[in-house]
Amino acid sequence: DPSLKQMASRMSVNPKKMKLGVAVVGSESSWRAANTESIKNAAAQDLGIDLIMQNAEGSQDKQIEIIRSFIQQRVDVIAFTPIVESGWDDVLAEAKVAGIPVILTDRKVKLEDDSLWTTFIGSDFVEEGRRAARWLVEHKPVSGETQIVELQGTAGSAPAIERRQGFEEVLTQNAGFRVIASEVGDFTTESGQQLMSKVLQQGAIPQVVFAHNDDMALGAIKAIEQMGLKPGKDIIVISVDATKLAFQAMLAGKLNMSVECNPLLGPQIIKAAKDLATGKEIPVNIITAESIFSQETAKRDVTTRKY
Ligand code: GZL
Repeated sequence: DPSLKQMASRMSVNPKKMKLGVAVVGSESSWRAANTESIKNAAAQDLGIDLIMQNAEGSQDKQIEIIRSFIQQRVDVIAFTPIVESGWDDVLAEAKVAGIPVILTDRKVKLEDDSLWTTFIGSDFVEEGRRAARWLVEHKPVSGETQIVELQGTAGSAPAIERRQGFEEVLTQNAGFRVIASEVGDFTTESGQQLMSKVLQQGAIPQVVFAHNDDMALGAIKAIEQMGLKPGKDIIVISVDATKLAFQAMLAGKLNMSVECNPLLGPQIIKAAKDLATGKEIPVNIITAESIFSQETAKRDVTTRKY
């Protein structure tokens, strides 16, 4: 593969440090902060890595600009979390022409030509959505029809698209569940609170809220309390990420369950980048192991959490 040969020759110029360009998607959630920290820490512990990290702050245009700057700087490997699935064909084709392999971290892309990226390191979001629905089926709060409000993450992002897909797939296999409203948020606490207030003020009191991440769930919890209702009791609240904030909400009885989405991808990203730079073959998909956490186990598990 010519790109590997070009990279190997570049390495001969400066065999010590391997330049890794990381285009961070943004800072919208506590999950994101833990993910960024994990990459920084893993790179700092490896003397062979020269990390160049830039934050796109939620803008796809900015993220494309950052990747173009990495190509101009002739980094050895590019790793990034595509904020949304589409719109990457041109810039990733430029990276391929420059002989720079691309690692997708956390979120996937939809491309005409899948040879434009080398490996994906992250979670199975569809399975995360299925796990949320399976927990709900096992803990059905009412015997009649269970009405659900869904708070979606960033429109067009893989986690939002795939968590919704997995959630609906399991619900359609079980009678007695109906999503009465599915609102598009952006993984922030503010969007969760605004959307939940809007739904409640329209007079629709669901039995369950399914938020695509903990930050939106925490916002929904605030909105539920503002309506004089008890989150976790009057309205079951479930989400994804299982961050420290979610554990605190579960210990307070306001959140019922959170599906883990592991942000600590740093070590796997650094290892994959170094393997790529030395021409080693690496798996196309590196999926992180995850589980779910509920109020019943939150007290026991909170002590072992790292984010
Ligand atoms: C999922 C990640 C999502 C988190 C959100 O892996 O992309 O983005 O679930 C974050 O908290 O904003």
